[in-house]
Amino acid sequence: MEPTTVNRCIAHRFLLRLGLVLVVGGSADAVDEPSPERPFVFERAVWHGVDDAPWSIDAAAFDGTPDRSEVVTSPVGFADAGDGSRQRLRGWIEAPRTGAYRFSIASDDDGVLLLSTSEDPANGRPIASVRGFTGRDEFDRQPTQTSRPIVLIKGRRYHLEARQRNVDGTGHLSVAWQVPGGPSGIHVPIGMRLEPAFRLEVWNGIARGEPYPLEVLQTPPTRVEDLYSMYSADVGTNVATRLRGRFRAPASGPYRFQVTADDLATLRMRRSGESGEWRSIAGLSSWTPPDVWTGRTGQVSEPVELGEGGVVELEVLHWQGAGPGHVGVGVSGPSGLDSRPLRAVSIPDRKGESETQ
Ligand SMILES: [Ca+2]
Ligand SMILES: [Ca+2]
Repeated sequence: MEPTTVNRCIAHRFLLRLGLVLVVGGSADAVDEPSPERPFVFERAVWHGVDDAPWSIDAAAFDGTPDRSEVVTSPVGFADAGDGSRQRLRGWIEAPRTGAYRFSIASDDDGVLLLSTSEDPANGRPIASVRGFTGRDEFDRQPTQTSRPIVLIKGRRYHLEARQRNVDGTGHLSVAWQVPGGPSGIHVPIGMRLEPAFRLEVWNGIARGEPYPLEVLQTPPTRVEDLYSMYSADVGTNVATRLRGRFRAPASGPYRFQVTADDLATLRMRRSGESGEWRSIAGLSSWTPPDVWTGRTGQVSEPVELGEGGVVELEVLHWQGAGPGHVGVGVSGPSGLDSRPLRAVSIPDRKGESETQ
């Protein structure tokens, strides 16, 4: 199908919906419809039972009336729509800042991601694709899943469209991006960004000693680093460090916090909002290899009961002498939560909310 025809179809559908709204006198449907004026609102549409031949997704048409469609605010398609289904996810995005973005698609089965150079869907071109399938939200299985860097201009809107087909079995579709200035290689849902949530302070020239109490921690650090995960792989030699962050419980239940470090470390906690003292909940009196989170006496805390949304502050006081030196904090908890290390959560990235950047 020619792009202009696609364009006409979309315009036609807008007019149809507008006409319907005018007739019935409502407005909710019109407000919900994705449009350049409503960036980060997406329509997902699915067609059932349309394909049993091994056609190429590049040649397939995604037009006509879908069997089902709905408006969503995160770019995630229908899951497990059935054998021989295909679906389309489309809407407009707005660049929160000027710079190079990377876009990624994950799908089961084949998928292709198109980005327009403007608001006009007719200018869309393929920028990333999946051949075969990936896991759900698995954006680094195939090199072609992620686009090359694409420069977008702050405040401009761009039409985005993802297409997927499910030959059989499970099926899914999702889209992610990496924004300018953000951590490379970490895919977050489009419209979101990661906020550095952890802070590492380093004091140089510290001879061997217990990590806590150290008078040096009362003095200004040699350097400070903001991190996207509560982990630093190489802090230098003969240094004292303090690694701080917060954890918000996604559900009520018991949580265990873990520390990994080389050489010595004490993990402390206090409940957010309390003026109370830090209390030690775990520690290491000898080094562990990197990413070893269990097995040492005292390395894992006793269960900490937290309510949903409950916040605790965490800090590691750490000393590293010669050779390699790392430090990190992890958590395990209800519903199979296993975050080692703790990672920053994504927050909305919208023009206007990022003016200070
Ligand atoms: Ca499948
Ligand atoms: Ca060491």
